Amino acid sequence: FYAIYMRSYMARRIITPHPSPKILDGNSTGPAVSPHLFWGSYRPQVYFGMKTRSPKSVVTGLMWMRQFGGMDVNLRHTCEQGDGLLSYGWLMHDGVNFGIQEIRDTDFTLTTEFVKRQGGEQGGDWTWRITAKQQSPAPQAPVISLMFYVAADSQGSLQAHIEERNRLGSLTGSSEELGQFKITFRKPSAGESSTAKYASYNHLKTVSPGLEKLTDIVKNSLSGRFVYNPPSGEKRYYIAVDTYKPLPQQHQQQQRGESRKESDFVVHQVTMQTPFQIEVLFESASFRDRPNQLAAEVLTEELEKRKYAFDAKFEETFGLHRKGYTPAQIKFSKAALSNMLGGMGYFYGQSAVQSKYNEYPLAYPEGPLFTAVPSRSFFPRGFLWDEGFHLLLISKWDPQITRESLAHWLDMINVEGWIPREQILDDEARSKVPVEFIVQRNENANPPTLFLALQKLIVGFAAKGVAADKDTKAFLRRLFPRLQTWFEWYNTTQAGPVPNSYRWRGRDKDTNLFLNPKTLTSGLDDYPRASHPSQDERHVDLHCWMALASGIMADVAKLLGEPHHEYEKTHQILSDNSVLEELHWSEQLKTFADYGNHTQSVALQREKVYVPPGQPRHQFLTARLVRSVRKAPKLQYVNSLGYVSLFPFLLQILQPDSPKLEHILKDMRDDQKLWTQYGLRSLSKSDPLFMKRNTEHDAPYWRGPIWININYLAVRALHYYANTEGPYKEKSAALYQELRTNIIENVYRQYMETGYIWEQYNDSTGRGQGSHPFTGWSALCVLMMAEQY
Ligand code: 6A9
Repeated sequence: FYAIYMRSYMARRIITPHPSPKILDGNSTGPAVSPHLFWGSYRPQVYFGMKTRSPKSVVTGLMWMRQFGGMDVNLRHTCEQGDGLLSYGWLMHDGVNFGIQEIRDTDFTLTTEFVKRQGGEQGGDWTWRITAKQQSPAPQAPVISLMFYVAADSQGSLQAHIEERNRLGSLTGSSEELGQFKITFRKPSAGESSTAKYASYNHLKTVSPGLEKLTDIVKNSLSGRFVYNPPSGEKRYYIAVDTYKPLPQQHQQQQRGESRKESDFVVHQVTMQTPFQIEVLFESASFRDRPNQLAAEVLTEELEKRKYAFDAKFEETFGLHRKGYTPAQIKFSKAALSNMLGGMGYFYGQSAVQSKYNEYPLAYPEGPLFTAVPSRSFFPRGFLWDEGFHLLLISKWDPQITRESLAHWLDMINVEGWIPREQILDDEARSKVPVEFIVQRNENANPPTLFLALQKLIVGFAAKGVAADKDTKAFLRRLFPRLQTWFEWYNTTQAGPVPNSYRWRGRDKDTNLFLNPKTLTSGLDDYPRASHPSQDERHVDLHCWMALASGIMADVAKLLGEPHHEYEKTHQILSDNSVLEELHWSEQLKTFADYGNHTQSVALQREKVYVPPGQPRHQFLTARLVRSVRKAPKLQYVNSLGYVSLFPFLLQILQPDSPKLEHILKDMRDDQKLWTQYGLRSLSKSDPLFMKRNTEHDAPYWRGPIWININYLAVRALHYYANTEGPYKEKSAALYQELRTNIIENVYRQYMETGYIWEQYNDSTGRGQGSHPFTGWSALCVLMMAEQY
């Protein structure tokens, strides 16, 4: 009995929330406490959409398509790389009140703007303005359909109001959080001049079983039976939303009586030729003393005011004009910041999680997450270590948003002190992720970069020994019990084989199938580690993360007047350079390194193997690449030179007078090793695994390409060593200038050439590659331009 009891107790621990009071009160994101942040562009996964910071928000969004463009229906809605847009992204976004986005589709450009206005008790009003222009003069200006939609998500209701003939002029609705509201679809005009514009109207009023189904529902309702008949011009059939046919799957579910609760979904389609401008107004019924409508000239004026304020705050914060950057470079920098802010999402739901005590994945407690995302197209959701980097930039712009993100992430912690690394919380998110990535395991860490963000919050106080302001203190006080458990979780579950060493858990198990088993948890996925994962391994990057984390824990504890000696002791030991050298310096390789059961003599070979059922690409006998080990592994330092080797420098654990710095700076500057004209490559060009595939399906990722987050840390560290007395001061200062310039110029050049900021950059050409837009940590360029570290 005891065994069974223990087992079920252990099995439940993973889904047991942390016992300390939540940092965020239940209603802290609601319209009463945070009205100014209630509505926002918190749906980064769609090209344009808004929702409120509430669990089951009514959402608004935009889909569009070009008419008469041939047989394909190019319906745009969720951000998809496959759409091949020339570019899209926020040019300005202040994170709170307004945003301006430019979307360049095949031969036309849409500008999507929103402005909010506070009033009443339900988060106030907002207005959208969409402006369309053709990109270059052509005899026939494109005809485009905009589809504005409003969808309830299991609560709330919507009523459509049809005006003259078929035009849906407005919609009224109500929901728990929004109370009563009205959405008005104004008639399009030909542009600022506001002359009337010929347009065809269609609408769809139906229900949807879930937000991830909206695109399919619209697609399924499209019909080509409508006639576009402008006063001057030919009469043509066009495609529009028509009556709704339930999706086949949904229909079956309905027949089996197992459908989810269906919610109202209304689409208003306007079809017209460019150029045009059209506005949509959201008005909250509780906003009673509204002075005028936020439309037309009033809207223009409001937008101008917001833009002006944004520009002023941007210059005040980052000083790029003062530093002599060109208007084009400043525009790029504003876009990078704006995409970070405009990419913030509010997600609500539960992860699928598993521990070794659970036979099957369990549902984690439901909860909200307010976070920035790495990439709106490819991974529009929260990633733990990405967020620490995001917050470095966000904290310069808006400390409150920074605190809110931190609070949401730390409220996700369970009783064990674990935070799931990748936050895939709702059906909309799950619909974008391959099944094998969905389940999060509680042995698995991810670098505790949130400490980098915390450092920003306390840096002034800790360094100067002055008391923190009341708000910061109160905030830290609520964070503290969670931070303690979080730190303890790393310190115990990721402990290494010898004292003061650490080891990432969760490396790839099936070692035969990979050239080098991956370590996704470290954030550096396929960066080469010991060839044969074992318990004898120790990882130098994790050691340095723990040195950083323990130092911040000591500072926070001190600020709060809590016991801090244990943290301080840990910090001292972990940052003691002789301890670090003993564990991780390879005298033979002249570099810091991981240690483990390792051999360099491995290669992938084509062999016939049996792949059992249930595994990817199951076949009885199939030729595939299998690892062959030519020389037996033994316990030794891992001979890779790259980002991992740099960590004692990157996180500034090395003393400024450490002779090891000389080797590090030399390796960095060596173009046969890490140096490129575009930034530091992730793995030395001379490394045996440089740019090697891990399996036939797995291209090199952290084995050569240039990543901006680590380059940011390198530039920051150079700045530190350049400004601290020591024998390497001058050398650091020179490298600092060079590296910083290389990175900024390349990311900027790629942006101008391709329209995007990218996930990583090619080490031999500088070209952007991987997912895009990627305005997560690649946006740290802004801080490098501003020289704020
Ligand atoms: C793939 C494919 C539509 C990988 O930026 C997020 C993470 C980083 O934390 C990590 O360090 N990226 C880096 O190595 C992207 C991870 C994407 C995984 C999910 C799903 C979706 O297909």
